[in-house]
Amino acid sequence: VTIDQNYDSEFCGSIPLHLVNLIQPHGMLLVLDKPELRIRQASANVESFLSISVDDLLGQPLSSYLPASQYEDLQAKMAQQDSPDKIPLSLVIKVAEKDVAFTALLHPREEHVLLELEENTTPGTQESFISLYQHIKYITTLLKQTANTQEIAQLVAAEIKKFTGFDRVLVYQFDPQWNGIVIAQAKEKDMDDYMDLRFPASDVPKQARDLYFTNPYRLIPTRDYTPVRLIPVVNPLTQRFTDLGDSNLRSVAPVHLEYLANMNIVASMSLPLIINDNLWGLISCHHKTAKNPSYELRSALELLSGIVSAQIAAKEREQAILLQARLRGLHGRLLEQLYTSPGLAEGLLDGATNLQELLNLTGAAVLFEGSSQTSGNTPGKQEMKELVSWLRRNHKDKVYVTDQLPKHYPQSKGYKDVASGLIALPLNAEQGEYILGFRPEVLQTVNWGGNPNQAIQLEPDGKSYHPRNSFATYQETVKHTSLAWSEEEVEAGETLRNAVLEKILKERY
Ligand code: BLA
Repeated sequence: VTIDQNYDSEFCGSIPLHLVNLIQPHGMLLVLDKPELRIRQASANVESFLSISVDDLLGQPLSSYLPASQYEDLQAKMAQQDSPDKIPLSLVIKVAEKDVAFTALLHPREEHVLLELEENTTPGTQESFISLYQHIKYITTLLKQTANTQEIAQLVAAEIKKFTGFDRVLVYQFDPQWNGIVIAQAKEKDMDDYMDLRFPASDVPKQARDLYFTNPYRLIPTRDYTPVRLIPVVNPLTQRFTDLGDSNLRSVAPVHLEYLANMNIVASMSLPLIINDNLWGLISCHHKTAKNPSYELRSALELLSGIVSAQIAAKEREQAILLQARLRGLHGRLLEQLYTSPGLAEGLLDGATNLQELLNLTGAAVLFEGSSQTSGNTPGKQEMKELVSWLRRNHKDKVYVTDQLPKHYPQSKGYKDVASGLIALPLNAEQGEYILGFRPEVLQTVNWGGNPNQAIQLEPDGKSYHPRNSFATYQETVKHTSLAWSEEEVEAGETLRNAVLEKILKERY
């Protein structure tokens, strides 16, 4: 059974990730009450780390297991904190004459405190601060020499692979529909090639994307694990399941574990690229075998993902400014021409500078004061009349742009290669006065990582489901679509419309 793309992104988007009540076994989790910090809920695997049963631990104050200096430090850090940020700590837990060193993450919350603990099996030998600092500094220096987003992405994939040892590192960019494209890749030879492939939105559904705003990364050291329960099941301080939304140890949604298996990888770590408060993309790291990078290494990657986000933001802003400057120049010349021409249509369509150049069109039409003048490839007179009457009913007050006119106005399918893209600037919609710009159909081949229409496989019971099991390239030809309109082009269209309206007003009154 297969279902369509849209439904499945909603379907996957409704899995409640934060209330799984299970963790991955590479660490343990304690829930403490406030302000005494007594242990009130614990993951069932504490015994494997501390050789003490959950029953013996529950109800005990955390202070009885920590050196006094560490406990004081922990309390001081919590007291300093007025935002609900997570606090990293190095803790040595003392039970039955045994010292166990942990990297801890403390989450102070309204009703309780969450303490995540990962054993630090090799204290002192983990990546030193100096070595990590030098790596990050080196990559930052290289980043400064890149010319565009593509170069940034490729550099980052290659460098992260080198310094972490992951078998494959990808940079993944979301499109406006939340599908994503692999824009850079560094990999071991025997890993599948995902470069340039597109993946459907449901692969990283909405609630999973949202978690990147509260978590700096998602780490799955191995997909081959037995999830660990919290004891007791219901948090006695809240009478609810403990919210594990921003816990590193949170157990992984089964559908995603299957997904990793289908990709033939065992470990995965992903980091967000956030630009202007939007999830722009991900850095996705894969490994063929289990891999658990140290807390220090993960923190270095966290820092790097922030630096990369800022670099991409800066480059994209630079490009936008360049395009804006070019369009402003064209606009200025076009305006001059408009004021020195006998009529509106001549001024816009005929001169050395023209509307077609400003908005990168293959055809344009000016419908004004009862006449219609065209330039380049446009639909026929009757067709434009019908188009304008549709625009008048649906888009009369504002600039309207689409790169898929046939999807919204099926009659335009007959226009052939004249108009898949339309920009319509209403002058006086009631009178059918519009400036129209056309772009032709550009057939696009999209290479998907597996058939997106089979992204989710429902079992005959209609409830159980699986991710697709093949990521082999699936080609789709996208029809009835033109080159996309950039924000800057739409803005230039709006500015031009205002200038033309101003000129008309001046002449009439
Ligand atoms: C999570 N899916 C994820 C994550 C990534 C992807 C990066 C975050 C966890 C991680 O880092 O492993 C997807 N990874 C990709 C993609 C590439 C990549 C596209 O490297 C490209 C190369 N997934 C499905 C279906 C569903 C689904 C059908 O295929 C839902 C029915 C859900 N994906 C899903 C869920 C999570 C997820 C629920 C969150 C897992 C978790 O955090 O517990």
